[in-house]
Amino acid sequence: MKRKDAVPRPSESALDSKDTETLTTNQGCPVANNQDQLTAGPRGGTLMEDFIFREKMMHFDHERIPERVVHARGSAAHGVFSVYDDSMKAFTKARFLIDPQHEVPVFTRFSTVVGFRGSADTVRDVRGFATKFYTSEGVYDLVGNNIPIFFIQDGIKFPDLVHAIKPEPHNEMPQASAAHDNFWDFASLTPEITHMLLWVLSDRALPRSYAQMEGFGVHTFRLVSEKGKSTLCKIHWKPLEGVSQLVWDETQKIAGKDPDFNRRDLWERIENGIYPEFELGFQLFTEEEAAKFDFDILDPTKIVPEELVPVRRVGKMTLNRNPDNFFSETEQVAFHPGHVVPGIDFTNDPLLQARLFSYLDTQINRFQSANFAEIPINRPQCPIFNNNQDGFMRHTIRSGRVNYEPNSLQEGRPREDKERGFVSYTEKQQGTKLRARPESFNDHFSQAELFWNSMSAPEKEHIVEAIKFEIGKVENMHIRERIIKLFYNVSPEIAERAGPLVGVKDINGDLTYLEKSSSPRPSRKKKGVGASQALSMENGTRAIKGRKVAILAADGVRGQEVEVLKAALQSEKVMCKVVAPRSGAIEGSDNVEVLVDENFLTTASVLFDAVYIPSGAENVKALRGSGKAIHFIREAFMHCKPIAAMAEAVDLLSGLPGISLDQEGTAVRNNNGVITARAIAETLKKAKDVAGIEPAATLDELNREFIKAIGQYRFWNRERESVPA
Ligand code: HDE
Repeated sequence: MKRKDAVPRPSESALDSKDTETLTTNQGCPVANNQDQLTAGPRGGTLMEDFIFREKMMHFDHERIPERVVHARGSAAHGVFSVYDDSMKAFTKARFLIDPQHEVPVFTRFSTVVGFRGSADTVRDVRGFATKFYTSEGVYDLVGNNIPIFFIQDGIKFPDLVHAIKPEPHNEMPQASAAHDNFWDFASLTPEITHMLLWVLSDRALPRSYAQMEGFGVHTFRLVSEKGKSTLCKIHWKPLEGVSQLVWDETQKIAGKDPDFNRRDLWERIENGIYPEFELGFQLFTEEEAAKFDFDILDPTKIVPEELVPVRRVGKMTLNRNPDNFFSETEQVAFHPGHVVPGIDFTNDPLLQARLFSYLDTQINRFQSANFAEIPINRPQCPIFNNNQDGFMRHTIRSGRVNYEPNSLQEGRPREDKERGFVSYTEKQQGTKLRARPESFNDHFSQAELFWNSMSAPEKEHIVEAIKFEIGKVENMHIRERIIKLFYNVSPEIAERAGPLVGVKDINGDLTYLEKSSSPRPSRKKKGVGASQALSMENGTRAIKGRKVAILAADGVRGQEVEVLKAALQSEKVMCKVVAPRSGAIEGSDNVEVLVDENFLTTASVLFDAVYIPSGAENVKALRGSGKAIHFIREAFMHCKPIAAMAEAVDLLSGLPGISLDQEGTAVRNNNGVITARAIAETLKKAKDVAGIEPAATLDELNREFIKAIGQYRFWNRERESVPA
């Protein structure tokens, strides 16, 4: 196999080949019977010689490898990356970042952090966003998260953090959740965590789709140009679909209805040609500029605000192929922040430095072999030539006698390349040997306040609600009090709003208890820092493509209407499903048969972004009589989703609590995401018989308004008005 084909395409998989129809053992021996063991007579014991059974069972017994200690739950996709132009030349010599002709294969794995491999996708958590670039100069791994900062400043605290946040050791509860005493105990005694807590309590921790998350390299990295010039940078992924979130109540229900929600979404998008696209961006700054910032760029609990240094978008990644085999690719992909190429280098961030040790060590544990880089998904797609050899599961078969350097028996090959080879940036390093945090890492609250100030009113409300849930689950009152005090130091408003909700009366910030702990006393640089547009999820555009619409229908639906809507949605790359009281097909009132995708038991409103109810008197009667259909609509309303109704279906809406239509159904016209054909017809002055079939103009306009509302995504004003479903 040629190197560039190292990641096999489906057609190359041995099992796809037509001439491998016969079942064989691992050794290739054809198998005549795969149903019965070899026994001494039909009722006799198994014979030792049954090599077919023993090989099969041996392999099965060894199917598992240790799951990742963090980020165990993940989903991945193949794709391509290329830069737009060569404008990064002044900053880096990494070929894939400066040569627009160099399209690089990539493999990106998204993950949650805390849950085990089989846990639900929609838990409140940070999401991993790790990309392997198979460049012509070797593999580059960008192992980032969907949140631009981290919980801790020094990697030595990572085992404590992970122990505290994972299920408690005595009873292994709770699953995939930080809402328990151990985590908040640790957090309350670790003030450097404060900024990250706000991000994790925000909607950022509940992504609607992996295609709609930002990604961040987190640490400050270093780029090095051909001329040896160094530039510091923060690395970003910007999703072209914009960012969007789920509602907390929704995430919990989805965890039961479809624990694979984000995985399925990624898979279905790619199968439907709705490819996730992300632009790679850099914030570039010099050491001198960094010295003027009022935070330390080596401190991974800090962002570089985009107002200070804008993000320069340099290229695009498109994820366009689903893996062929989950285990071989998604499970076996092995990332490491130390997989870099010439032109990309590190900084002294103590979290990054710790990671540079941890990831290789982890791979040895997972693969029990130093040869994990030879597995197809990890194999570089450029020539590999060195004197590393042997070990468990060695794949490469090297010929020749020479396995050392320098040598003269092989013309000195392989030899160093001073021109193309990786040269670590020459940086002056000296100091007194000690264990201490820099003074410049001590401000734990200014950027947390910046984040809080940057939130919209609904986003702030969601954070307060998240505290109510997370801290409400904490049994020890003293931990609740400490956390509220920590938040008081960010903004008294958070403590005043959230404190009473979790039974904390003394809400004044006082961190003297920290003196007894090993954590440094926090200081605060600035009072009343401003706001940053880039931090709120409300700013920026959101794509319509990739959204999912439920069309509720029963026998007697106007089938033509469903067809027209489907075509309108498909042209916008919106996915839709007909949801009906039963599976199969339903009879349209206009004799158009409508195929049912899901029934009310196989799906739920929480799995869709918007709901559409077509007309048809019998259809509406049947839906009105179905408690499940009513629940479906009410829940969509409660979760602030767009809802559209044609003709008689408007009456179905007007009877529901929280939805305020006047008698004609004209009171609201998309002012809170409820779009009724009647209101539109009124405006168009075209519909004479509102209870009858709507004219085509009304239908088209309704569909247009509905699609616009899908673009707006959620109508948060309903959160205060709606009655819980
Ligand atoms: Fe990781 N991290 N991490 N991490 N991390 C792992 O590596 C670790 C950190 C991140 O899809 C592990 O192969 C330490 C920051 C992602 O396979 C492990 C520290 C960021 C993934 C490990 C950190 C990350 C991992 C577990 C603090 C964002 C999943 C299995 C010093 C910039 C990659 C494995 C995938 C996985 C260690 C902190 C991102 C144990 C010690 C900060 C996306 O090696």
